[in-house]
Amino acid sequence: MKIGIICYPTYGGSGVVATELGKALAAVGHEVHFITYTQPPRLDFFSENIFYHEVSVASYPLFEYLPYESALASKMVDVTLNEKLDLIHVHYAIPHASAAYLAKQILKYKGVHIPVITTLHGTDITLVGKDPSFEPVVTFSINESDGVTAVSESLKQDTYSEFEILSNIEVIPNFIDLNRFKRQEKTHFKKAICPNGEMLLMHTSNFRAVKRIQDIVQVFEKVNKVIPSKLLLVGDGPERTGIEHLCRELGVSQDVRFLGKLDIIEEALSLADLFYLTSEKESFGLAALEAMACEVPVISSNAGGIPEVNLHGITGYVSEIGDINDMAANSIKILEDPALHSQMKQNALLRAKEFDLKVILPKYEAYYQKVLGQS
Ligand code: GMT
Repeated sequence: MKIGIICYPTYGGSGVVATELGKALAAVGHEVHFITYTQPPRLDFFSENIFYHEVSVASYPLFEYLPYESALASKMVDVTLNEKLDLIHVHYAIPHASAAYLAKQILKYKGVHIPVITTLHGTDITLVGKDPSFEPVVTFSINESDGVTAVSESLKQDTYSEFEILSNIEVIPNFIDLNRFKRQEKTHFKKAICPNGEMLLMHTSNFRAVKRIQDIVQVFEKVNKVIPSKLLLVGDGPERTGIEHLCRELGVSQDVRFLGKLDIIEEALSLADLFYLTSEKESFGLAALEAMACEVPVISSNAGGIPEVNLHGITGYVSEIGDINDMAANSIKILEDPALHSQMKQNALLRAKEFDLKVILPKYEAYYQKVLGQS
């Protein structure tokens, strides 16, 4: 198949899922054309089946806001015609699904039919999408897609309850490349961060308010009083200053380390004893899955699709959003009991294997075939 993939070229979330999916499709022989405004970070190598088309938006003094959606639709038309694409797969509805709808209509006038598949990732539904400034366009473009997938059952249900959706939504969960995300022997690094044998607690994200990293710092303060620990915060974003302030306020700054945006997350995860994902909203929680693949049990909130990934009492523990006392108690329970800790590490890896790229990729291929057959 010749597949066009449209996504945000981000370091995490939907951008990474889309890029890794494209790479995997190319590896099994499909021709994949990425259409984005800049090269996705994980696309920094040569593959004979991968092509990259940059969307550039012409600027003009009249434009207070650059019309990216129009430029993206025009690029989709161009690539579909010249590369003879079989289908377009957009990741994150806003504004990719409506741009794809526009491209599809333009192509129809040129006698070309191109099916469009939209994958919903989370905030395009749960936060941004339902804002009245976007909702009518999101509803319309989902309904007009030839295929719609959601990354978790919870996101599928949220989409049906928040929007008037007439089409079927297929759940195809996110996946993990177990060749990359596996626990590595990094004892010398662990010793550098935890010189006195402290436990290492970890979180990675884009440091947005929705992640509730302040909860993690408060949980850490409680755990650290009972079990000497260090907290590793990987990533960066708008909440960073507030988090640093809270660390100072709670007197834990000397035990909290900010690593910034790190490409080799799997190496940092290999040092961790527990991983935290305390989000207020989270359609899936890819970061938790990455930790689990590196044999790290997860302490999480019960937001959105997280409980579909982190199994309560098996791969870690799930608490109500914001219940820092429960999260701290669960952390201490695991860290104080080496047998439980070891069992949960094994369970985390076993659970991660269910989301192996090798298991999920055929689901996308089968779905592409189904949509092509119907349209
Ligand atoms: O909030 C983020 O972490 C970024 C966001 C995105 O679209 O890039 O992530 C969403 O998509 C990820 C990939 O499908 C999911 O693993 C995240 O759970 C989801 N984030 C939220 O729902 C808040």
